Amino acid sequence: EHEEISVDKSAEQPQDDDITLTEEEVVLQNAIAENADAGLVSQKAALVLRLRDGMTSLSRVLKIVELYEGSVYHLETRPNKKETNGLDALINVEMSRVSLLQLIKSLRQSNTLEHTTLVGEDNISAKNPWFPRHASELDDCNHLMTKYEPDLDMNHPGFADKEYRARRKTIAEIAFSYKYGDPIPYIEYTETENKTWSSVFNTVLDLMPKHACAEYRKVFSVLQDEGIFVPDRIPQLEEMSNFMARHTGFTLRPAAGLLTARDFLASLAFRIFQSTQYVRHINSPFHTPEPDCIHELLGHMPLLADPSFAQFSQEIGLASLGASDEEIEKLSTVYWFTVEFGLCKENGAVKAYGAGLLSAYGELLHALSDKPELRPFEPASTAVQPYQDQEYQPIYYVAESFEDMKDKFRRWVSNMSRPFEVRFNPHTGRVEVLDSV
Ligand code: HBI
Ligand code: NLE
Ligand code: FE
Repeated sequence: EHEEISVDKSAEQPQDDDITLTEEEVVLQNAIAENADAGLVSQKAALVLRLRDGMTSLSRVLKIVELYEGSVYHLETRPNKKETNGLDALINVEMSRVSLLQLIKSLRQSNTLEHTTLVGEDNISAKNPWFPRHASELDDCNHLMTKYEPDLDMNHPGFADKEYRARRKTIAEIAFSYKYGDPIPYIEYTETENKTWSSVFNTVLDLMPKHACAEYRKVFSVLQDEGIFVPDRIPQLEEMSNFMARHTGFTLRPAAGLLTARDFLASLAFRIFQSTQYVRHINSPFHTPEPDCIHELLGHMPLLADPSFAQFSQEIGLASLGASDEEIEKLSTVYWFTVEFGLCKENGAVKAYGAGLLSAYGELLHALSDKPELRPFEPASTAVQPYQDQEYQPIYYVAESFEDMKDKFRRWVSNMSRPFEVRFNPHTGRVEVLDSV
């Protein structure tokens, strides 16, 4: 006695009925209304369904997607605790916009579906995407990219080193269980780990006077004066976080590894830097493709303690909130060629300000040799330059000055389109959303 889900394929135009559309569906409907051709455009969408009678409904839903000539490219289900046979499903489909709207309406009319929600993807401009509004919500922004990990990648210098792999697991667990407001756990670094730090620290100390930009050098010496940057001991994230809090209000929270660009950038909006706490393998002090705490501490922290750079970093973070996947990709590409691997001119000489260079002396020397190609930094073109993150970079972008890089990046960021504006309220620590249309 299952109710059939009706399919009215003859209806070309969406019919008006009593169904209340979500904001995203209204956007979709308007797009079709404005331009009939737009309705034929193939559209990716995520449907979130609550199915009353489990797999039976699910197979019927899939049948309907097929009838509308849509294809399913991703499907997830999980039991719904409230109902005995209940099932929650996430279905990613690709189909024409007109069909998609019809599909949603058909699904809504069904008795066996308790909820049907369309979650915008692609160009269903999601007007209300989820993003963290307060630093405490960063507890949900710690999704890892899984690549180049000692457990998974045979080329990782820690792959064959059991002890190293166990150590990495322990430190990752600490980051996973971290919650907003907790003190950053203290890590008792081993002799080997401190030795790895010494080797990187001492070499950077040697190269820095000639090769690092002035802003970096300035904070570096303050960190030395305060006894935080010393050759024989890895600084604790907690003491570094306190140091930065005093200078720019930036703080740290532990991260288990390389995070997705979206999660990583979102934290910057709150002046929070998600920092790894493990140490690279002793066999590759000069360069590792993944971030480790030597990269974060030696590469990123000095500039994040510079007020103007901190402000600029927060603006990048704010621009990323609720941005489309394409925009996130561009933002992180510019971030890559500036914050991570940027070069700038200083009194006619080329200096490094990128964190990935200042924490990897192998690449620092490569970047300033005559091997790589150097191009002038221009955000619009830099944003679409493909890159890899395993080897030394073949291309670097050189800014006229550090200030010039910040100005250009900032101007470019502020032109990114988003149907709303955000601003950070320092009194409440919350991001406020202002509608701009
Ligand atoms: N994750 N933990 C961590 N540390 C980083 O420095 C980092 C990251 N994810 C992405 C990222 N950096 C950037 O290179 C951009 O993709 C934003
Ligand atoms: N290659 C850098 C280093 O070895 O310190 C890390 C880069 C992280 C993006
Ligand atoms: Fe980095």
